[in-house]
Amino acid sequence: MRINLNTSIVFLFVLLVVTCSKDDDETTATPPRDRAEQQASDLDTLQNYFNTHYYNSGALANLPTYPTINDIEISKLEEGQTLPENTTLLADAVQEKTTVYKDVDYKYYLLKLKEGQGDQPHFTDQVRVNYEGSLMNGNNFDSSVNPVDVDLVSSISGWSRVMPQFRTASGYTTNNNGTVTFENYGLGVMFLPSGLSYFNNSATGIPSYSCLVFKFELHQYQVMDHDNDFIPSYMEDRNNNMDVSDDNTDDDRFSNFADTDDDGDGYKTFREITYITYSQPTREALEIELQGLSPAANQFITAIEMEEDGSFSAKLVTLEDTNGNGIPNYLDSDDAQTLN
Ligand SMILES: [Ca+2]
Ligand SMILES: [Ca+2]
Ligand SMILES: [Ca+2]
Ligand SMILES: [Ca+2]
Repeated sequence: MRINLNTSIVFLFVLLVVTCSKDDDETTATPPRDRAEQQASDLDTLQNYFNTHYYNSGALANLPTYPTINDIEISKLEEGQTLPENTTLLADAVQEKTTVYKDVDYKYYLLKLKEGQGDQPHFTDQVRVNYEGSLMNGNNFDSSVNPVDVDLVSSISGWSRVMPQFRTASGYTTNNNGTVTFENYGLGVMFLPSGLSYFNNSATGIPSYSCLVFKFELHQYQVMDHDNDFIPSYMEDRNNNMDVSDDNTDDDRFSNFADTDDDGDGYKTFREITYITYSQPTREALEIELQGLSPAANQFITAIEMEEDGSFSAKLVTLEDTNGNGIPNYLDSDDAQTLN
């Protein structure tokens, strides 16, 4: 894995998230409900939640420091209670978003408190976040004590849709005690129907068919290339449906994002492209050098990586199309091989 980030504390969340794709463990198998019907029911649940819950908008806007997930307070409006001062009903604050997942039209909702001032991750990247997850009844089922790294490909589908709509921190400072303070990060709350969460699966503290609420801070991200073939995973979603599991050019057992020979012609993908490696002693120097490049339509620059000697490198990749049929060699099992 081409990760420069500290991955030591990622496992709690990934374990939790990966559980959703399995039908074993302590999960009792029941036939899944119809996704469209469940979504209609979840929308009622979410709308009712937005009409009966408010958040501390005034306090958040007037904090002396940059807000964190711990500053976000969502409270229930009791029957007959008037909305407290300096708060906003969620129904008046959340943004409605639409997406298609497993051929079903979904709606989900965002409370975008801070967009962030860094970069936007791709839906297949790894993000470093602080988060807190809870059920509609307010029960917390999980939270990060320290920022954790989450691979959006292994995460619930709601996360892979929400994170690219926020930006990472613009930078960070290292404090005297060694901790790091991120600046101008994305901060928000996502409200997910069960179909973009665990659906019929259950996990610790999460019953089947639960709508979920996640408060989160988006600190950093890393472009992922899961199969290390120099084609970043977001580019392996050939049909552009935000799902890399259904793209399989050679119809073998491995989707393109996890396939080192995407067209199955016996030539590894990294041998069917060409690339120039750029290297500099510092990230800043490399960024300046890369900014001077102007990639052609069939070229792209890979993510910057730190090498073992502490230097930084990135590649300018060219997707060669030797026979000129519009299909790059690495996806074209009929191309005339010019490699040794
Ligand atoms: Ca796809
Ligand atoms: Ca394949
Ligand atoms: Ca691949
Ligand atoms: Ca190949």
